[in-house]
Amino acid sequence: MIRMATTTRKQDGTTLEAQRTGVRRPPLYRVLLLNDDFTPMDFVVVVLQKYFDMDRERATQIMLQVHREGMGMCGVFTKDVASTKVEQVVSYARQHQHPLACVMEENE
Ligand code: TYC
Repeated sequence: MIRMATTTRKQDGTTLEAQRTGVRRPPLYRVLLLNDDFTPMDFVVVVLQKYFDMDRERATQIMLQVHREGMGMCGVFTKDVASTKVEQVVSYARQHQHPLACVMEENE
């Protein structure tokens, strides 16, 4: 295991050494859908079911939240998974000529 040491020199000349493990949880990313005036509601519900493993009821709730509030969260994932989901959603929407926007942001 990689260990990182930070050394603090005290006034009397002695040193304090604090060791941290160097192990960090990877950052997670939220995948968000953004509202627009053109993508049909039914299409957004299908996207949420197809790519985010939601049942029709949950997908409808999220779609309506995006429609009313401008944005909604589809889920939280590792960077690679979030980035793949964004690509899949945008590609699927463009194949159907819809302007649906899907983005990811770090989950602080
Ligand atoms: N506002 C769209 C409509 O009225 C529906 C919609 C919902 C579009 C969610 C995008 O991410 C979205 N047809």
